[in-house]
Amino acid sequence: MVNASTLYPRSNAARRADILDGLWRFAFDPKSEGEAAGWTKALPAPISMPVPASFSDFFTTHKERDYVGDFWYETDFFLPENYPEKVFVRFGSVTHRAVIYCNGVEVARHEGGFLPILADVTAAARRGQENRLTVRANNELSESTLPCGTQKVLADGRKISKPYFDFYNYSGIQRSVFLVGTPAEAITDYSLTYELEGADALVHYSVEGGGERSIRVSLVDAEGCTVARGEGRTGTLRVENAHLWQVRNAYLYRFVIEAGEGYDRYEEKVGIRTVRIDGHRILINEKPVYLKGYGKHEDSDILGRGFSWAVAKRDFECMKWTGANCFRTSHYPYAEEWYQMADEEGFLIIDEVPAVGMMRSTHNFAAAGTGQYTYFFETPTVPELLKNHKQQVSEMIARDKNHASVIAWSLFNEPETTSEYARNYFSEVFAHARTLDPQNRPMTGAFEKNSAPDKCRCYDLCDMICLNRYYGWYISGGPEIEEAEEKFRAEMDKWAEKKLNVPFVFTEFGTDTLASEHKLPSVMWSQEYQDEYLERNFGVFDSYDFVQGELVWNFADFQTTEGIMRVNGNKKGVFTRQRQPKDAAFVFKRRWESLPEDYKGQE
Ligand code: BDP
Repeated sequence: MVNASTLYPRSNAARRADILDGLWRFAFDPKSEGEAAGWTKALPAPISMPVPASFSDFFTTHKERDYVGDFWYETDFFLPENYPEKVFVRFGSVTHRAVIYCNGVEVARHEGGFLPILADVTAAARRGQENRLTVRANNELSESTLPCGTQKVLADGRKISKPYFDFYNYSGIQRSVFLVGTPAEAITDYSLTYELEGADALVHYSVEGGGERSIRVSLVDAEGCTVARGEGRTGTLRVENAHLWQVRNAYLYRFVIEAGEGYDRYEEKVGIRTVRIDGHRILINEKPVYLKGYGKHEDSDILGRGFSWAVAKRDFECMKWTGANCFRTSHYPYAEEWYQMADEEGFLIIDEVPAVGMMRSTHNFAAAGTGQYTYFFETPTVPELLKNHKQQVSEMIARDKNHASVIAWSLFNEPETTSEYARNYFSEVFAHARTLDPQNRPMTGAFEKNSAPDKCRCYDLCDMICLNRYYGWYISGGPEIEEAEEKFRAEMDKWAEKKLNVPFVFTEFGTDTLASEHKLPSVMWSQEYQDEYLERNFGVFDSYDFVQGELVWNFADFQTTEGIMRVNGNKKGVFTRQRQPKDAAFVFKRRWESLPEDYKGQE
């Protein structure tokens, strides 16, 4: 059973969550022969491999670092006799797809590398004994799965990946793995929606699971006082003088669910807040907010895309230091721990599904803005792609719907959007997504330059229009920067003429900048150029009231596929990959600390 419950694993009197992270065993399987050779029972000659982490950057040879194909992980776990009735193994993610075996028996398979896998091992695992857990993973890219890309086979038979996107194809078990024990008829899900009534808040809840047992819920404030109680699987709690979760000023309650008399229990920290779009404005708790922040990646030295609390902590400290209040999980849903931290820090998240590379080009950044038609949605793989896209939207919203930090869903990054095929495709994706979120948060997607006001056929599907624009970098860079600004303004004037009554947010703008380079007068790649480019962009943003946010590309330098446009990765970071500031970090700090939270929000 896959994704029977999306709840994050937690231990209490009724359930267990034991972390299985550590040093696992690992083997490459370039000919995909492991299954037939009995690797599901024992890996022959495995090497050791840390979990969670991407496997790539531990290695010292190309063959291993850039490996594409099947690869296996294995570990053993002891299942205590007295563990709860149902037993699962839960992976935060396995990139990009996996088959899970327990004691040689297949217990789950999952497509998609950025969302959880829940494998029911109740029947396959033996109590009071060691059990073997095996994962057959695969990191190949295709045009029918997300993200999109392809492979090339080299003369020696080795495959290398050719992503249609601009980040390294890091793979492996990149997030934590838990052994989970629950009662047989466990609480499997809950949803909350909020309404403000004067100083009070109404918290509408619904709970799934627990069999026929009675359900009781309560809200406990930060001091440990129970402020509201309810009975039944749906209902409304009234919180008097509610302490709202505010932007960069979070307040969290504990939402506690009990099934039967101590039969099952689940609790999570939640923030009471509303999200709504009103004309050009984004309202949190009915107050306008201007989004200031970053497009990010899960990316760091050695770990690759592996989750680390330490890296996440540093990232939040750096973001807060610059006065940011928001980030986009470009270009895939991040590890759940990022959202937990954002809930605590009062950060806003635009949560993105891994729909990136939907433009047939080995580098979307190179195709973007050329004006060339980059066909994509008229190919035979589209029905399969659409199925996977919808599935991942469902899984993302199911996983993240209760986070106060999540304020919008991004359903794509820079696809082809100018054809009727694209229109049909995205109409289906949006229609599907709109059935899923109990809080009805805004739906959006990030548009590249070819998705121009007179050509894009998809922008009206969005509640908020997100633009990725590089005027002064990919378009009219260096000595032509003056012209870049004119072109930028000309495009914005066209959007303005449309009188669309929605907010616009820049989800990307930026320049590659080497932390080592300084030059007066500025040249492209120098820190001075990055600053100059930013100041010009700010001038444009400030000229249009409907621009309600700016998320610079990127928070930090990050690893990409090799190429002549990339210097050991993408260098558009405001911080280096080691999370030290470039000059631009001070530029943002000055600007964002001086912009009021409700900038351009007055009616
Ligand atoms: C955009 C992409 C992003 C790239 C960025 C860039 O959305 O993934 O990294 O441009 O070129 O095309 O830096």
